[in-house]
Amino acid sequence: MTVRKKLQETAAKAVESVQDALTPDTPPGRPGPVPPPLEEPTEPHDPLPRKPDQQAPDARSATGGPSDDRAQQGAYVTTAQGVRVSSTDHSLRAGARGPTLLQDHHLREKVMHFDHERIPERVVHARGAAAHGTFVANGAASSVTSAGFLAEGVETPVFVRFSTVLGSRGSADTVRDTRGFATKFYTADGTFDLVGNNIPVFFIQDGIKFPDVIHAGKPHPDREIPQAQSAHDTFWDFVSLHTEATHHTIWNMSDRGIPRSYRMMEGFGVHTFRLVAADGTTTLVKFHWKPRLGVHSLTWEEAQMAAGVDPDFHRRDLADAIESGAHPQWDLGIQTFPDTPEQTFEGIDLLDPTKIVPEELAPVQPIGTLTLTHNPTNYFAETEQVAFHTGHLVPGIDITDDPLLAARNFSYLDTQLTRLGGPNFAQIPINRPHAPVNDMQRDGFHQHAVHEGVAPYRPNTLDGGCPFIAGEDVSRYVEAPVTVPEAAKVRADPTSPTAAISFDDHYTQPRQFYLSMTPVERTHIAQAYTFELGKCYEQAIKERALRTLANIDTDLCLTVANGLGLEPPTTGALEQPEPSPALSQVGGAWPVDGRLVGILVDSGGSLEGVRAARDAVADAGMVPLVVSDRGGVLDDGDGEPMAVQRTYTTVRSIELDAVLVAGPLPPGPDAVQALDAEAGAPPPADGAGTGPQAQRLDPRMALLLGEMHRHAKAIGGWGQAEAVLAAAGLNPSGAGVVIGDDGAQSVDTLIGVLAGHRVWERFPPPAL
Ligand code: HDD
Repeated sequence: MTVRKKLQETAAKAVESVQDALTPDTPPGRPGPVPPPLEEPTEPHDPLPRKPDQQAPDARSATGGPSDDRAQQGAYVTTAQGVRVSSTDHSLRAGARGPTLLQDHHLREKVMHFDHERIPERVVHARGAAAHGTFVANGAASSVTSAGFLAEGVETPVFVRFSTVLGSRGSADTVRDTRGFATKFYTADGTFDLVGNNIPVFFIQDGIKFPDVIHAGKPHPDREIPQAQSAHDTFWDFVSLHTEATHHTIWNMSDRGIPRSYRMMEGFGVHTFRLVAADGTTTLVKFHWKPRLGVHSLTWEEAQMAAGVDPDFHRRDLADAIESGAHPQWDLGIQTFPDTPEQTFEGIDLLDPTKIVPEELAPVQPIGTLTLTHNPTNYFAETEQVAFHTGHLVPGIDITDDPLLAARNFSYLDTQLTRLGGPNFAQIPINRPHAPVNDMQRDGFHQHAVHEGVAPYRPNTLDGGCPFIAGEDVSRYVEAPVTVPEAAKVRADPTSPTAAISFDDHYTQPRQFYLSMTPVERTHIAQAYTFELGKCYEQAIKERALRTLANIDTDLCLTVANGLGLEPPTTGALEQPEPSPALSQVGGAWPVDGRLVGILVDSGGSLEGVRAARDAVADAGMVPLVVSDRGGVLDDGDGEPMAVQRTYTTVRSIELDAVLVAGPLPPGPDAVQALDAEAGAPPPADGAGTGPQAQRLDPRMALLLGEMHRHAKAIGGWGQAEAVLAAAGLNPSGAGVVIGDDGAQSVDTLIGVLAGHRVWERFPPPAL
């Protein structure tokens, strides 16, 4: 459904319900009795039909009953055994006020199930949100891989889960952290999982250190604080001692650590993978997801506010955008490198997951497009139970000897045993492959299949030799025949003798990252380090962290040291690597699909321009939110009435990407009365201010506009917007403020500003 259609339906429904509630003599434009709650414009509606492939393959009852695993069927409440009950509200008792009886099997079963509803949350990436979609390949990868789903025009269903890393399942979305970007491709040749992050490098080079970095990042073991953040001593203790983490850490401290939306993040496979072509030739690749909406971030203040005002900010944003028809899209791309014995490219070690290959050296070539089209029907069944694994590979895609990837290939299977309760998690609907499964695995906890046949082993004659080993005539997984060099078993640093940027180089690429940033991005990085280290208690840790910064950039180190009130360590001259402009996220013009535009409307004024503005916003694929001084429905008696979606009490700047000030906006009656009362004046009879205070703005509106301005967002309007902005203390002709002739035209000019995401020129950054 389009944004516009959805809005029209919602508004019509809201108007209908309020009109029903109005008394016959209520004049139009005045609120009647308390209206029923309004529907959100993007509130999820009719659940989607089940996908045929999510039906159990052969889950029939052991007694040969009907093959039907549909949950919650039939019109009557039953026990778990399908027995209809006469009451589910009262437990069985000896007399209405007497003791509860142990023989109440319904009570016992109901509470037993409830007691066990929770499963262990993921040990990392516990907080997440997901969506279904499709991936369509453009065929460009066919020359380097035999993977069937990457052939031209092949459409593959996908399920994508985004996540934070450190926080618990109920933690806030907008904390400073890495974001997970995990994609399950249900290909015709089996399931392929690309389990990536929004940052192209990792903290550690060897998976044996994963427990260390996670223990350091998680809350302190004694008080279990702070939740979902790295601004604490143990994290900085670890990363300042363990300098291979420097590269990932500076990405975290950049704006990448606080994305505006899951829809506006890049994704990276991080490791180098090996693609295998039909003729057996191999190519090393790195996977990249490029969002069509561009890469955008919150400001740090917004991120902190959202953590309190709307901890579900990213989850809501994703679901609302998909629900309203603004389906997010990413292009999948690969950087390709020759598969040489050294496994290096342009002096960069490809087996080291703490290094990137700049796009200027190896361009990202698009190989297909992902579109997220619908939200999960049930959070637990799908988003919580989905199990990703780096070892879920399909023919044509193989791994390399990256030591981090090797540990991951063990860990992801292993963790599901605890989290999903046994080895049969591939039978959970969301994890079921869309290819036939005949794996000869049997039994185990939560076995749903009733397998036929007597010979789950090979070779056999009793089941007619079935299942058979795939021959060359069909797609089958064949490991690339890579030569493993003869070597002694060692526990040692895998530094490459041929790569200049190898496992032991911890600073060249962090320095390159910093030098590739625009001034405003550098300012944010310095502020983030100052904030995070400012939250540490141990002086020695802060000093050690400054020594790391001194190896990245002298000015950065100086700025952070000044902020902390510490002496900056002295450094020698640092080598200046070539910047990689592709690393910066500032600049360019981007689609505005799904962006939220608040329209500030006077509840007593004309709605003519407002209707035009609202339609223009929706037509541009954005989501208009009508904000007024009171809730309910606005009706100027001159056209279609309009539902108010936010009031100055329920809106905060963080949920809006841009704001439009519509027409005349007198102060809200509460504000005027409060001001008049302050001045000792009697309350006005008609609720509208008459004295000089009446020219003052509703303070909540002034707060909203001030925050929009401070967060470098687009501001527009028409009519008396200039006066309103001036009353809010803002410059109506300042950067990123556009005043139009009418509602529709204001939207046009606003889109021009919004396409750049932020108006950073409003606050020229101090030179670092
Ligand atoms: Fe991991 C989950 C991404 C290194 C062990 N990881 C997990 C998820 C993502 C990543 C996106 C969430 C999947 C979901 O939504 O269910 N992990 C990464 C990336 C890494 C990485 C990009 C480095 C390049 N991970 C890594 C290592 C180990 C793990 C080195 C262990 C040795 N990761 C896990 C895990 C998790 C997990 C414990 C927790 C829940 C799960 O797997 O299913 O096995």
